[in-house]
Amino acid sequence: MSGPHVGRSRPRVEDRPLLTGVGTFVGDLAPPAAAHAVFLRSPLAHAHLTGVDTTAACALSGVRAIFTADDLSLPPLHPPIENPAAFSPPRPLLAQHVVRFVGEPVAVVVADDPYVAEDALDLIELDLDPLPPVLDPVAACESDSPALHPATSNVLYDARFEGGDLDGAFATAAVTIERTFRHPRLAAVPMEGRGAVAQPERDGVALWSSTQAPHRLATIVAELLGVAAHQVRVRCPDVGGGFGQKAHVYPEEVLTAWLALHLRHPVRWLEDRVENLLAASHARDQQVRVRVAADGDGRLLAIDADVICDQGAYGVFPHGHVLEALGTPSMIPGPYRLPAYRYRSRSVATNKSPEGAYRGVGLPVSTFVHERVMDVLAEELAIDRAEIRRRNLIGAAELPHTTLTSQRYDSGDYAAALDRALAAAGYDGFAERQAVARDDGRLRGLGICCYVEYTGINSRVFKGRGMVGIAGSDGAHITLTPDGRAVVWTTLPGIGQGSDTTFGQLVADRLGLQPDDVEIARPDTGVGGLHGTGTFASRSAVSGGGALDRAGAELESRLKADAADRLEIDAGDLRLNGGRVEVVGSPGHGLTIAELVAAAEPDRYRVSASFDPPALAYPYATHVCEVEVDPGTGHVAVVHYAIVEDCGTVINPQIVEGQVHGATAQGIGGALLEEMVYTDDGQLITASLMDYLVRTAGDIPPFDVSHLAIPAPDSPTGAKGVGEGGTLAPPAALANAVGDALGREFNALPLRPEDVRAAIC
Ligand code: MCN
Repeated sequence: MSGPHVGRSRPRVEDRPLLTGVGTFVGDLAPPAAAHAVFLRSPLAHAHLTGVDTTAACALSGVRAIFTADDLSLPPLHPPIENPAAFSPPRPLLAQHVVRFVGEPVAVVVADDPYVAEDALDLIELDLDPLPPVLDPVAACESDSPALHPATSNVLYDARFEGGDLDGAFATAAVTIERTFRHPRLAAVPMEGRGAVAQPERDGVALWSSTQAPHRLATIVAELLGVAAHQVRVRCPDVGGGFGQKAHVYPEEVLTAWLALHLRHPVRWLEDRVENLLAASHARDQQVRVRVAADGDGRLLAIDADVICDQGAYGVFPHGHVLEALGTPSMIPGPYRLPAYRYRSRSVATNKSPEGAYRGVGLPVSTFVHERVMDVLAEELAIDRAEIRRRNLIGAAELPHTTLTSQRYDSGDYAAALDRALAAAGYDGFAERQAVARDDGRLRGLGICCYVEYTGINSRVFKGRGMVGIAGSDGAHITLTPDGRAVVWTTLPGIGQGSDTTFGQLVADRLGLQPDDVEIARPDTGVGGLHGTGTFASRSAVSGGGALDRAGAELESRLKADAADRLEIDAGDLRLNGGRVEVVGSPGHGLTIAELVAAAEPDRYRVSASFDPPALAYPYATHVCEVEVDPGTGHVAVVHYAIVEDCGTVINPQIVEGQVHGATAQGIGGALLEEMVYTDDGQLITASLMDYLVRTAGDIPPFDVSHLAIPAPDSPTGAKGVGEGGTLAPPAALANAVGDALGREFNALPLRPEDVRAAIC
C-alpha cells in the first residue's frame, strides 16, 4: 500500500517482547514475599446472602487473612452516569446481603501461595437463600418481574428518540418490513486475563495493572480508598490484549490495592480463564425489533426500532450500563440517507455478568440490523443487493452529513468503498459461480456489508451521553534527553494494537529522529502532567496522535528557536532532520539535538500536551464475503473475503492491515461460533474455552484488504480509528452470505453448524 496519505510500514517494535515471552506482563511481577489474593465467587445467580463462615478457612496454614463485605468499610464502585433516562446502580466490591450473578466476588482470601488460597476457598461456607433468577431481558422489563436492585425496576435505561415524519413515511411507503434481530452475548477473551499487583509505597500504594485506562484506575482507587490522588500510582506493564474488557475498573483491582495498603504488604491477584469468562465483562446480547418503510425503488423512508440490551447485573465502571444501549440505536441509520427514525432503547438488569466494552461496542449490532434490512428489502423489491445499497448510500459530495441522531459523518466516499469491494470480490461473476456450485451439490452464497462507525470520542460526546466519569481527552509527555533521544509517555497504553510503533513513528517524523531514537515508556500515573482517558473506542490514533502532534510541535518550535539564536538565523530557515536542526539548503550548517538539550535550562525540552478531539472521526468500509455451506454438516467455510476500508491517513500500513485482520477474525468468530450461554437457573455453561468457541488462526480465511486513505479533516494526523471496525461487518456479511446460499433468512447469531443444517433440512 502506498500513496500520499499512507505512512511507512515500519516494523512493529512491540512484537518481539510480546511474542517471545520476554515482555513483562503483570503475572511476571512478583515483589518479594508477595501474598496472593483469590476471590470466592457466588455459585448462584440470585440469592440472599445471609452468612459467610470463614472460620475453617482462616485456620488453614498459610492463610493470612480473609475479608468479606462486612470487613470492608469501602464505598461501592458506582459508575457516574448523568443521563435523565438512566438509573445507575452501585456495584459492591464484595457482595453484601444479595448475590446477583454467578461469579460475583463474595470474599477474598489472602495467602502465602495461590494454591493455599484456592484450598481455603473450599472451606468457606456461604449461607445463600435462593431468589428467582432474572435471565430473560424482555420478561425482566415487565412490572411483575423480580427486581435486582432496590429502588428501581430492572430497566436501568429507557431512552426514546424521534426525528422526521415517521407516520407520513409509513403511510406512503411502497413496502414495509418488520423483523427481529438477535445478537448473542460474547466475551472478549484477551489472551492475558485480568490481574494486578499492589505494593505499599511511601504513604500510598503502587498498583500495576493489566489495564487499558491507567489514569482512570488511579483516580477511582484513590477515591474509594479515601487517600489523596498522588498516593496511588498506577503503572501499566505489557498488556496481553484487552479488547475493551480492560477499559473498566473491577472490584478485584480496587481490592488488591486496598489489601496491600491495609496489610502493609505486597499482594498479587491473577485471575484464571474460568474467572475471566465468568466474571470479567461480557458484551452485545441484544434484541432489536425494527419496522422499516421504503419506496418502490428501495430507498429508505423510515426505521422504527426497539432495542433491548441485556446488561447483566451491574453497570461497569466508569462507562455504566449505557454502552450498548446508546451505541446501537445511534448508528442504526448506518451510511444511508434516512429521512425519519424513531427508536426506543432499553438497558435491562439481569442475573448475568455485567456487560462492558468489547471491540465494536454496540455497532456490530447496528450494522447487523441495517445490513440485514438492506438484503430483506432487496429481496422484497427484487432489486440487486449492491444496487439497493448504492441507491441509499450517502454520497461523497453530501459529506459532511449530520444524521437524525446527530452523528456528523465527516469525510469519505462510501460508494467507492462498495464498488471497489465488489470488484475485489468478483461480484459480477458470482451468479455463475453459485450456479456451478449448485450443480455440484455445493451451497455458495455471497454477503455484502457496508458500515460507518465513530472513533476518537471526545469529552463533549462522553458528557452528552451522561458518561461524566470519562475525560474524553488524552495526554502525552515528551522529554528530549541529553543524548538527543526522545522518551514519550502517554495516557494510552499499548495493548497489542501497535501504538508503541506508531506513536514512535509520529514523534520521530515530527522531530527528525530515527524511530529507534524514540522510546515509548509504559504508562505511569506518577509521571507528572499527564491526565487522560485510555486506550479504547479506537481513540489512540486520533486523540493520542493529537496530543503527540501538539507536544511535538512545541518541541520543534523550541529546538528551532534555540538553534536560530545560536546560529543567528531565522527559525523559518531551519528544519529538523537526522537528529539535528539544520539550515534548509545548507544541511552541513546546524546543531545536533543533543547539543541543544545539553545547553538548555532543565525542563526546557520536557513538554506535556493534552488533546480533546474537536470532532469525531468516522471511518467506514465495505466487506464482501463468499461462503460455501456444507449441506451435510452445516459448516460454513469462508472462501473469499474482500475488505475496502477508509481509516483516513494510514500512519503505518502494516499495523492497519493487522488491525483489520484481527478485528475481522474476531467478528467472524462472533458471527459463526461464539455465544455465552446461561442455563435457566443462571449458570454459565460456557466458562471454558472448550465450550466458548473462539476461532483460531486455522479457521480464518485470508483477507483481501485495500484502503482509500482519505484524510480525516478534524484529526491532526489525518487518521481515523481502525482498531474496531473489522468486527462490525462479519455478523451481517456472513448472515447475508449464508442466507444467500440457502435461500433463507438468518436474523439471529451465531450461525452455528447445527442451526444452519436445520435450516437446510
Ligand atoms: N493506526 C494507524 N493509522 C490509522 C489509524 C490507526 O496506523 N489511520 C494505528 C494506531 O496508531 C494504532 C492502531 O492502528 O497502533 C489502532 O489505532 P486506533 O484505531 O486508534 O485504536 P487504539 O489504538 O485506540 O486501540 C484500541 C482499539 C480497540 S477499541 C480495541 S477493543 C482493540 C484494538 O484497538 N483491542 C486490541 N486493537 C487491538 N489489537 C490487539 N492486538 N489487542 C487488543 O486488545
